[in-house]
Amino acid sequence: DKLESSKRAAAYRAIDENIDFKTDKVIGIGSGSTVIYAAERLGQYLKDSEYSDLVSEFICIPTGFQSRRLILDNGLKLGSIEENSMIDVDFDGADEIDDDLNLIKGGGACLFQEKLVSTSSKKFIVVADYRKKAPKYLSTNWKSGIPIEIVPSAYVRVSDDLKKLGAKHVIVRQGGSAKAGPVVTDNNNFLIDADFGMLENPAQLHDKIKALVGVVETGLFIDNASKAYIGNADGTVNVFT
Ligand code: DER
Repeated sequence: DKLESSKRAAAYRAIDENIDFKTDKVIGIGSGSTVIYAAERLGQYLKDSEYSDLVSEFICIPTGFQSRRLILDNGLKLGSIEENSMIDVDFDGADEIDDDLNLIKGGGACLFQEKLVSTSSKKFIVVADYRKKAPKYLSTNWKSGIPIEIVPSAYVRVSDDLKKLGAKHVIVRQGGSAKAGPVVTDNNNFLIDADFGMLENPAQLHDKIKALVGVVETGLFIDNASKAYIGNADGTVNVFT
């Protein structure tokens, strides 16, 4: 369908255009439904006799459980950020992207590892479908609020502080129907989704939220992405830098 083909087109082109197969060795692999195609494309290079020797030496750094599966399922070598603190290029999705390449991320509950990897990378390439590009400000299309990872015991304190900062709606993200209670991240933390409406100054808001006692990290990725590949419904791809 058009949505999946737009994701695939964006991810394939991002991989084709942003890996120097001779010099790049450590590749970040993000989380979500679009980065699936980036890992798939790398897997195709692994099977291509012209590239397989180089790609079989790549070390891929995951950002969570699904990301580890993507690396393993595509036959790629799984590494750890402890052993590979410098990453050559990172590929990840986003929930929304503005004109300055600032992002809202965290819809998939992996924002901490994603930001640890994306900010440890020389190049951070975003891959997304046409729904993700904000016409101007963040939180135009993405209405689920800014994902924020917090220390569990601080959820009341942080919720109150976020409301004082101007959040209209604050919620601790709940697990699936089977699991009564909050989502617990890979880092044993909770997530709060905070709706601040249209974000005209996401950098300033990130700094204010990050300074709150109990906040581990925010889903606002400011001055981090190098490029964004946005797939269109007709299969074409727009590249933003
Ligand atoms: O949580 C995230 O930031 C993920 O990258 C994810 O939200 C990306 O969205 P996608 O599934 O549309 O690629």
